[in-house]
Amino acid sequence: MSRAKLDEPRSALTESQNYWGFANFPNQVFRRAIKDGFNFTLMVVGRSGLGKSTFINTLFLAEIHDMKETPRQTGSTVRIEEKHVMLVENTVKLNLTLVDTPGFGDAVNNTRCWEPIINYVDGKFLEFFCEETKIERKDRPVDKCVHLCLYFIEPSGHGYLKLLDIEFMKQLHTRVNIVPVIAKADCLTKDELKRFKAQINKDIAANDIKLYKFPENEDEKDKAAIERLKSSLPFAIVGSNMLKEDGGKKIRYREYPWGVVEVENMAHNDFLLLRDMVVRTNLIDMIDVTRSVHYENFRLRQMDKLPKHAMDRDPFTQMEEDRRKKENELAEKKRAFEKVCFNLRYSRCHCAQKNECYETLVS
Ligand SMILES: Nc1nc2c(ncn2[C@@H]2O[C@H](COP(=O)(O)OP(=O)(O)OP(=O)(O)O)[C@@H](O)[C@H]2O)c(=O)[nH]1
Ligand SMILES: [Mg+2]
Repeated sequence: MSRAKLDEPRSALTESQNYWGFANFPNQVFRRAIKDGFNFTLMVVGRSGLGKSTFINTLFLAEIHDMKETPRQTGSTVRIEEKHVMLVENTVKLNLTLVDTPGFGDAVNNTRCWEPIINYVDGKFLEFFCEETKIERKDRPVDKCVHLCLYFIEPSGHGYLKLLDIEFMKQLHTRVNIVPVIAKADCLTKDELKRFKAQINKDIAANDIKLYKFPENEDEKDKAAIERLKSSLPFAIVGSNMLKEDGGKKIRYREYPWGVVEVENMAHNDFLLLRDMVVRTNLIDMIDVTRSVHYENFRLRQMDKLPKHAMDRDPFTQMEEDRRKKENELAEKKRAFEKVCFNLRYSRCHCAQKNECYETLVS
């Protein structure tokens, strides 16, 4: 491969001279991706008892742990829990973090119940921000930000989105990619499900909630797949830890007196569509959107907290100034406190040089 001289007319180049080699970039990107693997964090949020933990347990773990016939019992989740799973397929690594959160909605007062979740999401952004701005830092900081939040909605045959659901999504939508799911879809008939999906989409639009936006795709095949995902929103899912074997194939199911609902059956629910979206079609896009939209929003919010004149300054100078300002304030408060104590102690003292006395005491 030879590189063309700049003053040589392009038409005079032979085919081999015309080749610079940047067509090889995708291979380089691919090789690096294989070496580093991908980091993806999925979080589940919603009211208590909607099957969040069950979903987390059934999403990938069945492929990793030994499957047992007996269902695993899940108690109520009481704090934010992380599970780390590494999936390997054809030498490509996916480091998956599954974040399970405690349900809400049962308390008498649910005001600000979203705060622990917001603190968690912002905490991950902050970790990344600090890692990025360190003087001595790794080549590329590990991205532990939350890339997708599945918001669980209670199944309801004649329902609307509840106020708490609306408020929760509004609080989160500028921080994370939200995809709503109807939990326990086996509780609804086909008609009820159809109506409920339409109503949820209407409520989401009316309240100006910005959900994860599927990318516009040029490729006809991908376009059809994305259209199918879009038209299924919000995904209606069924979760279960019950496993049985049928012809050598493990099947997750829920059994009722009238029949069986299979988790991985497209005719019964959207679980497979959702898993396809997370792993196969949209994972890279969700990582990109998190980085280019939500992380940038976080940085702007951080900058907004700074005084206007400090916007262009580096964070270290700013931190140093903040520290100095706080120390001065503290010293001022200490002096005022000492004066009050002194006045109290000497209030009955008729010493003519009371002020002099005070100056000697504090000096
Ligand atoms: N009918 C039905 N029941 C489900 C489904 N998924 C889970 N469950 C059951 O719902 C109950 C609660 O499930 P969990 O996974 O603990 O719910 P959670 O959302 O994690 O609850 P908290 O941790 O309290 O927030 C369990 O008895 C599950 O077996 C489902 O798709 N359909
Ligand atoms: Mg739970």
